[in-house]
Order: sequence, then structure tokens, then C-alpha cells
Amino acid sequence: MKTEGSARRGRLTTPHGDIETPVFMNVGTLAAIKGAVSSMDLKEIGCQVELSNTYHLHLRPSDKVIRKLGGLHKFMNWDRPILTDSGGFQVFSLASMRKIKEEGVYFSSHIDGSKIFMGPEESMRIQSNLASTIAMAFDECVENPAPRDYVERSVERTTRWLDRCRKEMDRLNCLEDTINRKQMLFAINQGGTYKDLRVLHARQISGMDMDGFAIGGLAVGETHDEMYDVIEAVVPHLPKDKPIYLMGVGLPENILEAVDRGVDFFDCVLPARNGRHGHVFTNSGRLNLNNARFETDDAPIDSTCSCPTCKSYTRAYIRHLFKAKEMLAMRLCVLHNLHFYNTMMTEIRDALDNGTFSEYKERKLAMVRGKL
Ligand code: PRF
Ligand code: ZN
Repeated sequence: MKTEGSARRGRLTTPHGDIETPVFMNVGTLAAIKGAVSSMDLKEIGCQVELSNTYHLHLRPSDKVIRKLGGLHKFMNWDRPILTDSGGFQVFSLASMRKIKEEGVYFSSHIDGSKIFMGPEESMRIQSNLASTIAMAFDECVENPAPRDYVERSVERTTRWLDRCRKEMDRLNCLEDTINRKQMLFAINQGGTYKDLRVLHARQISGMDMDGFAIGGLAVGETHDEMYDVIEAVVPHLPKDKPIYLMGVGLPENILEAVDRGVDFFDCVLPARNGRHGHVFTNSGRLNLNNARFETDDAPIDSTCSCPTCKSYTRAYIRHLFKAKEMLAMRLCVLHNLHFYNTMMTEIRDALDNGTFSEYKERKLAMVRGKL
């Protein structure tokens, strides 16, 4: 592993192949990247890891169905690593009528209102049925800002839940008929914006046998500077030899700043969501392709980009597709944006290999802000 300041160039070996880090994981909540992007497309745009969600797949088509069909890899035709989030975030952001108890969370499905219970053991069983490469611990994600005493009790419960996740995952990985008996488990650090609670929790979970450590509960209401402060406070208290994953972050500039502070894994819905609205990332700032100024623009989205979209289509054509409400508009922009993110991660890894990350970071920050 090469380092430059706190930034690290690493590799995580998994049963589904090596992951070169820092890495961006491409979000396919329902075992599909929104915007009509297939697993074949993902290979073309340099995706290493796909991310799906326990909560969504449990509700539809159900983890039992996916298990019967041989697990998520076979189901969605993706043979590289898959990380599944635990439901700990989605239950809190999507479900209604939520009741948090020591045993887990009672809630109503956002699809049909049916009553569901999910606790650490249920989350591990669902993720074991999905047979993802990496499972995430079942945690509580608290929105910022939150009262200190609430965060304190929530973090303590998340630690107890982590212990139950570890035990249940160990049991499942020993069962003869488990699809992926080498399923990995990442812990999740919480503690809101209270740095002392964050550090206390990081110290507690560092002592547990985990394959990686995530920083959760960020990008949920605090400022970017508060987020960077928490990352800086927490990273030194996590094991040096395990990957660190910042959940649900973020803009290219947030990723560059977090890599600089020691983060290895990222995921975010932004590139796909923005792409579906015609908002694209380029090396000269962000563009909105719905804008009238692109009506007769025959340049590609980004003339420095080698993605399938930029090799073949103009801004004017894609703008026309949006106006005509053609699905292809979304697909082309999502492909470009995901390629932009995955390529930025390759550039980050190359810069770390060459010892030029700090120069690269400053140049790329200027580029994505449209100032170069
Ligand atoms: N916990 C889980 N998933 C998450 C988060 C979290 O705190 C976040 C916070 N940004 C995104 N996804 N389990
Ligand atoms: Zn492109």
C-alpha cells in the first residue's frame, strides 16, 4: 500500500476478485443502475464494484427469490464484487411508522404499507441470501444535527447491534447451504457531528473482527466542513490495515477531500440521479444539457472524455432527446457521469502510485469547479 499524507492506494482481495482502491461503487439499489444501464455497460465504463440495497431487494423481488435463483451475482449477471447496504439507512429514510427497539426496527413498507421487522440478524440473513461480496452491519443513521443524548444512546445500540451482526454472519458463513460462505462484513461508525462520540465508537468497533470500516451518518444535514472534520477525527482511530468506506458521498470535490483524509471506498446516487436530469459532470465544470445554449452545440459533453456517449453523440443531440422525452437521453448522461466518476478514481489511483496526488487533487478541484 502506497500513501501520500493520509491518502492511501490499496487493494482489497475478495472472493469475486480484487478491488483497487480508492474506488467508487456504482449504485444499483434494485440490482439495476437507474437510467437503463446494464451490467455489460458497467464493465465498459470501468466499474469495479456494484452496490445494492438489502431493504429494497427484501421488499421486491425478496431475498428468498434471489437466493433461489443463485444469488445476486447470477440474478443480475455481474461477476465482480457487490456490496449490499444493510437497510440501516433506507429503513430510516424511506419506511414510515418507524419504531426503534433494542431488538431492531418495526416499520411499514414504502411500497404497500405492510408491516415489517428488521434487526441485525434479519439484515445478515437477507444479505446472506443475496450472497453479496460485502455485507454492511445494521446500524442507525441519525440525521444531523441531533441532540447529543439521543446520538449517544443510538451509537451504543449500534455497537450492540454490530456484535449481533458479527455473530449471525459467522453462523451463516458456516452453514453448508449458504451461497457465499466467505461473505465479508463491514462495521459502520456513527456519532453524528460529535467528534468525541465518533472517536469513542471508532475505538470500540476497531477491536472487533471486521473486514472493513465505514463512516456512516454523514452527508445527512451537516456542512461539508463539518463532514471533513469528522472524517479527520475518526480515521486515525480505525485499523490502518482495513479499508475505510465513506457512505453516500458525494460530489467529485467531496471524494477528493475524503481521499486526502484517508478514505478508500465511496458510493453515491449523484452521478446517476443528476444524469437522469441532464446534469453532467465535466473537466470544465457542471453542465445542464436542458439549457437553450446547447441547442446547436455540436461538441461532445466533454471533449476530454472517452466514454461511449462522448465518442458518439453531441450536446445538441442529447438536449433534443431530453426535450423529446426519449429514454436514451437519460441513459447517455448516466453512462457519461458514471464513467466520469470511475475515471476520476483511476486518475486518483495513478496519482497515488506516482506520488503526485496533491498536485492532481488541486488541478482536478479546479476542473470540476469549472475554473481551469
Ligand atoms: N448507514 C448505512 N447506509 C448509509 C448511511 C449510513 O449512515 C449513509 C449516510 N450517508 C448512506 N448510506 N447503513
Ligand atoms: Zn463522456
